[in-house]
Amino acid sequence: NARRGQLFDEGNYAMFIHWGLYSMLGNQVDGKTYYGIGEWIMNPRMAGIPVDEYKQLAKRFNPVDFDAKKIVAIAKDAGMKYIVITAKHHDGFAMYDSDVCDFNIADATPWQRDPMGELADACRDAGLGIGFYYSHNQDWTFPGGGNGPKVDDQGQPATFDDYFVKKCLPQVNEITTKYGPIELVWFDTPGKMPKKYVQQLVELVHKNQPNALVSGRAGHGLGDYQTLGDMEVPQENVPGMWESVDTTNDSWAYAWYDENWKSPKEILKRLVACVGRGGTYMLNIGPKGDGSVPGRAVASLKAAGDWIHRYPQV
Ligand code: JFZ
Repeated sequence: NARRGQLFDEGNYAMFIHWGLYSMLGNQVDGKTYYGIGEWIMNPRMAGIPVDEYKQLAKRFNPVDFDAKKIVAIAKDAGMKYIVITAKHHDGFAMYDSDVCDFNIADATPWQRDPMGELADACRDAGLGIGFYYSHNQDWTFPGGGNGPKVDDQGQPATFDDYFVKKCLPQVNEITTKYGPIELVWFDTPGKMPKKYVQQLVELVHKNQPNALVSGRAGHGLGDYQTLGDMEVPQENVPGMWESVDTTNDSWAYAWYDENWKSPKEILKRLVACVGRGGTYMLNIGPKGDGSVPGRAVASLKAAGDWIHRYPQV
C-alpha cells in the first residue's frame, strides 16, 4: 500500500495519551502510594488489586472534565500532528463503547460516553490524525488474557485462545471500523504470544485500515516500523522507519506525586534528536481521573509548540 508509511516519511511529532480506570487512582490505593507507572497499579508488582475489586472501580469513574476539543487544541498548539490514545490497556478496560465486552466506559460507568469517538471526531475536525493503543497480549481481567484470570466466571479453565477469539480480535475489529480512518494501531508487550495470533491482528488492521500503520510492538517483526525502548532517545542514526515514545514526566498514566515535568527546552531537544535522525517522537500525557490534563504538562507542551510554530519547517 502506497499511502501507508507516509505518516513517518519526514519524521513526525505525536501526542500519546495513557488514560483509563487506573487514572482515577493516580497511584494511590486506600491511602497508600505506590511508586511506578500508574497504569500498572492493579498488577501484583504494585498495589495488587484483585480483579473483582478493580472492576468495581468503573462504577465510580465519572470523568466530567473530559473535553476532546480541549485535548485536541493542546496537541495542535504543541505542534503535534496526531494523537494515539489507550483504547484498552493491560487492565482490559475498554475506553470506548464496545459491543464485545461490557467492561467498557460506555456500559460500566455512570458517565456512559465514548471518549475515543469524541476524540476521533475532534481530531478530524482539527486536521489531526488519530490512532489507538490496544494491549493485545496482556489482559489482566478477561479469562485467558495474558497475565489474566486462568478460569472464567463459571470456574472453567480459560485459554489464551478463548480470550483472543472472544475479546481481542473482535475488539481490534471494532476500533478499526467504528471511528473512520485512523493513522495507526499501537500494539504493545507481545510477550510470548504465538505468531499466528499476531498475524491475524496485523491482517485485520491492514484489511480494515489499508493506510494505517501497525506498531513494531505487535511482535514477531510483523509491525510496520520499530519503536525504540520506552523513553529512549537515540544518540546515533537509526535505520528504517522508527519512533521514540516518551512522557512529559515519569509515569505514563496520571500519578498524583509525579511532578518531574520536562521543560519546554528538554522536550524540544528530544524532539529534534528524533526528527533530526529521521524518526518520529511521540510524547505522552496522563489525564487525571476527571478527564482534565495536568496544567504543568500543558504549559510545557505549549511553550515548546510556540517555538515550533515560529519555525514551521521543523
Ligand atoms: C509498555 C506498557 O507496559 C506500559 O504500561 C506503557 O504503556 C508503555 C508505553 O509500554 O511498557 C514497555 C514496553 C516495552 C518496553 C518498555 C516498557 N521496551 O521495549 O523497552
